[in-house]
Amino acid sequence: MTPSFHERLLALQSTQEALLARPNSRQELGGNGIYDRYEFPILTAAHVPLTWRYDLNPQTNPFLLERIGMNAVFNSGAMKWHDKYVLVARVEGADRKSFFAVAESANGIDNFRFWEYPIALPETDEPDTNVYDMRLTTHEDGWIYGTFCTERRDPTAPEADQSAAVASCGIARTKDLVTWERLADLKTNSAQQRNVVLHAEFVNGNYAFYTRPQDGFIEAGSGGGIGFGLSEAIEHAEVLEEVLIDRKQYHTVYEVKNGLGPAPIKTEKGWLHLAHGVRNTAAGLRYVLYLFLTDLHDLTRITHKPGGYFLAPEVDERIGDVSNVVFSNGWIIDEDGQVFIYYGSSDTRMHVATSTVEKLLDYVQHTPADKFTSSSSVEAIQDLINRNKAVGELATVPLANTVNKH
Ligand code: M1P
Repeated sequence: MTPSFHERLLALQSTQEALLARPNSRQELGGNGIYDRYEFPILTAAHVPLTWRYDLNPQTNPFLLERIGMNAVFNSGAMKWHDKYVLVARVEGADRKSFFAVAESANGIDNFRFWEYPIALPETDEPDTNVYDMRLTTHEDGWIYGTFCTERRDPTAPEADQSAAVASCGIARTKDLVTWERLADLKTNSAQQRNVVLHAEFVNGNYAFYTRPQDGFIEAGSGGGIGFGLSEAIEHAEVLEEVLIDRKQYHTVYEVKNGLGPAPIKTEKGWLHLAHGVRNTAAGLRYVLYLFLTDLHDLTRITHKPGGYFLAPEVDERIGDVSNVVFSNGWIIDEDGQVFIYYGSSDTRMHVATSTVEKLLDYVQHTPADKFTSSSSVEAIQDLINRNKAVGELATVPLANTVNKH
């Protein structure tokens, strides 16, 4: 028998409530000690409120059909707001349009719930076709800024080409995460800009932006690396000169392209950055996360950069609308040094991993750098084995799980 409107509504509500209230526990086994992963994704399309998707009036929707489908929730900006862990999520509807919506949690790892309405983002004179991947920056000027990608159809593309797009950095600001003021898009000398992040402090009295200059269309391989530039104003921000601070490099995890994640964390050792790197594989592009540290005073100078990736897609994270992708544009640092790293997997769902500033600094400073050849990677391993032998000789830890051939 077909369930009645009310039976169906009850079932929808109780299923969603069970999902929203589900506790998320830290994965106890395995791991690399640098961070902890958690059992469940923290936000998915199924977390999107029923009131955004269903007409709940039995007169106008007697079958209780979903009217506005949701496809994915991923790549979220993050910040602490009134003691809550808050994400500005990229929600993508079944119509492929992304928009932003705030979800909050009391502990940062589970029970994320969306606010009543998605963000109504004002537009510039040139309407956005699609907006996504907001980075939040609490700037020392007193505003909370969101920098995000705004995409519009390439006006020079022939009619037959309905996929060529131009990507720019949109900028909006708010004091309450509800009402947003839209500023002019960032102007740079690059034809395309994505993954732009506003630095939280003034630099010589200027606003400072991390950029990802691109020429041509949004195609893999066209970016030069992570750039940096200054703008005198924020209302009509313009970066006249971009310096590349972290270049793409052959045979690394960021050989095809890279882009900064969230705004960097200020630590006593320097500015800690989280970025994504993209390489090509026979199965398509693979997106992973990596960390690096820049000088506290010279923001363009990388002082430490571990080789390889920090976090790569695993198990279920590997599968989704765009598989083999992890992407992060949000992290939260608590006063006690706990770090919540929010990442999207395969352009489908959101996860959290936790660590501490102390551990991340240890990782960044003491992981061997990539020296770009197999033989130098072997040298780094040999060096570690030799140092471990010395530890073994001091007999502090049992190390006999290898066969001695030397
Ligand atoms: O599909 C993977 C990612 O692709 C883009 O990132 P980038 O510009 O660095 O290639 C973005 O669309 C991002 O949202 C997406 O996760």
